[in-house]
Amino acid sequence: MTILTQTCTPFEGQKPGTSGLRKKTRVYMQPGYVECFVQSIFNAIGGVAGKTLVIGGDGRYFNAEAIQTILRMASANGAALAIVGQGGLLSTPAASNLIRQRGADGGLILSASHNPGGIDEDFGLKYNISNGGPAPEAITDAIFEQTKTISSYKTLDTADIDLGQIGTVSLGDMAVEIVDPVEDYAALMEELFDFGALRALFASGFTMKFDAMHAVTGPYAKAILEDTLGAPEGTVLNGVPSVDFGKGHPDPNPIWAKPLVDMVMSDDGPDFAAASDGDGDRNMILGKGVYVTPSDSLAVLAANAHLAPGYERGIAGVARSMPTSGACDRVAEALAVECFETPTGWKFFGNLLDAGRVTLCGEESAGTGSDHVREKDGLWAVLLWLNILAVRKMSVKDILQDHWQTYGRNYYSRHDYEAVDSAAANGLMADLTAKLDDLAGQTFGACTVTMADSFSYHDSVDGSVSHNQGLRINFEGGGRAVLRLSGTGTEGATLRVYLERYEVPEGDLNIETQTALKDIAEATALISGLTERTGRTAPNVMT
Ligand code: G16
Repeated sequence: MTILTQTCTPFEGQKPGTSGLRKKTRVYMQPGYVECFVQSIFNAIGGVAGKTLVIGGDGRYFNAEAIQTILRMASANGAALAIVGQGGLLSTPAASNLIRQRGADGGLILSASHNPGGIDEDFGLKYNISNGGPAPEAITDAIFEQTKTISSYKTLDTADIDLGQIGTVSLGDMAVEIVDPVEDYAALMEELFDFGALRALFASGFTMKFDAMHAVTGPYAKAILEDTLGAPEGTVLNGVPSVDFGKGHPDPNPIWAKPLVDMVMSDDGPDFAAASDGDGDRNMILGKGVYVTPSDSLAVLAANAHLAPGYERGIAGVARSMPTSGACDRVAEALAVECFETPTGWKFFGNLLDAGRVTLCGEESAGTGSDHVREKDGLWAVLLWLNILAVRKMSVKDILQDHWQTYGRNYYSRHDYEAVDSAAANGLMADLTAKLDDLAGQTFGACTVTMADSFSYHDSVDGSVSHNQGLRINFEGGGRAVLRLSGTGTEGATLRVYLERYEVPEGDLNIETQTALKDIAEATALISGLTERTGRTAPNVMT
């Protein structure tokens, strides 16, 4: 086996976004594309000689080929050990857990998360650091710098290895340990949750459906829910991972998981339902007749986490991304714990988790997690909900009503305008930024602006500052709109408009969400010139 040093020329645009480098699959399939990006990662982190890396992905189209490329390169660059999920599969939270459990130096996760998979769809790759979390901005910036000047990469002159059998094999001087992707993760869940209570819950006739959306969580959910906790076979739907996610869009929201939503809204629907995304880090929570917004889910979990064994001592604090609703802030206030507002992107939670400042984190984009790993974790959120349901013996709907009657309700919705012309979207954001300072005091439709700014984050742990993390417009009465451009899309620009309004516990807690937010949506459209600039009269997706 020979180590080869191949010359290469940089590819344009290998700039990691909100979560790694996401591109069309065919872009990734260009000869040398994966190699240039992976060598740039290795260069940016001071090489991988003697290091241990965890490598795995969500099983989407090109996962298998890219893993072989990365393994050859890791070996040629001197890595000592690669820990790989059997078949190349690892959910993102399971990869984070393996990095931590095995004391690895880092990991490479192959996923474009909730984006569809296939040769004409999306692919992605990201680097996670030794705490198990996504690389912070200082590292992703260094990777991007490397991609601009990369001139050679190292690889091995050897055939693919078989990742189908558990065990250890050699690849050049590097050992490749192929592990069961589920085992360690399932053991961690058993430490955190009362599996006895969950078994009793299912034995009592409690009904649940979990939609794995043909993605990586299927084997995890089957092993834990059906095989371990005794949920009946068939509880897990679409549980076999496929390279194109059954030609679906593995994004657990009311649009893409509509069949599941329809099921829980019907008279004979299950007591509880949930879905997760392509790589298993997102979740959607539903109860009979009710959809729980991710922001509300985070707040309910924060208020009730102490009911699960892993959190019985209470939570140290809670963090949410800035566009996420303020529902969890009210819980933090009641619990007298710290609450942090970070930019969008799980990487911003890492320092707070490492410093022990927060125990739970969450985002409006269907992500919730805790200090058990350094990624958001879909199945973890489902199990915490189940643990709470088992202890409180109430329906999801009643828990939500009780929560709003205690803390009030943050009506909340995100409107996505997808594949907008990039120049139009950038122009909208630039012009809005320019007039932010003049907005306070002006009235648009039924709403008067009280404050408008561009969000900057000051990391209280490492002192770093991140600017331009979304435009905030606050209205009289406590309403709010946030506008930002997505950092995970692969086609044109995706404009996200986040709308929120608070209602006190004594107020009307059961208004239809879009009706409750209508005035704020209209004011935001007037302020930003949304319709004229994007040519859109309605969003593609409302969550
Ligand atoms: C990623 C990030 C999340 C972020 C989400 C949406 O999630 O890890 O922190 O909230 O993207 O980001 P954006 O609004 O920039 O598209 P995932 O599940 O796609 O990895």
